[in-house]
Amino acid sequence: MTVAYLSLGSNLGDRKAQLQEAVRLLQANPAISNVKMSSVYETAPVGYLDQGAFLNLAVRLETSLSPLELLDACQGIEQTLQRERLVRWGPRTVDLDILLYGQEQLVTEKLTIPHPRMSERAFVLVPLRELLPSLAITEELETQEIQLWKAYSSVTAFLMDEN
Ligand code: PH2
Ligand code: MG
Ligand code: MG
Repeated sequence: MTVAYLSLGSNLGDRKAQLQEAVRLLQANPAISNVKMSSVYETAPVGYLDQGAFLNLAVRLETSLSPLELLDACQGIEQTLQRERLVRWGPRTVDLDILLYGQEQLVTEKLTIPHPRMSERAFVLVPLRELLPSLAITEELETQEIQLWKAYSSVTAFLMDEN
């Protein structure tokens, strides 16, 4: 079993419902266990600015999947939730990115771990720090627009939240 951390985001349609569905599908994968999540944050778009605000959260999980198998699982969930890739860094129903996979450092065409842009992104690091308190965040990132949207006591509480 390897501990992996993911970043989840959505800025199209019912953002919370899509994130709930993504977390539910992760939990339903028999090769994934012990799913924990950060609070949910509302964050201003980074990269491509002409798009709506995101909801972002981080997930910690344990898995017997290899990094590339975990990537396939994430992309399968994106497809199930009908993600369309129209603009790079543009609007998306749901995005699941692998941030960390154990101590692994990996550079392949399909996947780089740790995630190459994570250290520049408050919308990744601030949720991740809830699950990894030792993580350092530079002051400069603290200025990126990100605010707590809702904190949940557990993944189950998140999945049951209908408001
Ligand atoms: N994802 C991107 C590009 N920009 N901005 C925010 N706030 N949140 C995201 O998840 C996000 C983004 C590419 O995946
Ligand atoms: Mg992304
Ligand atoms: Mg992605």
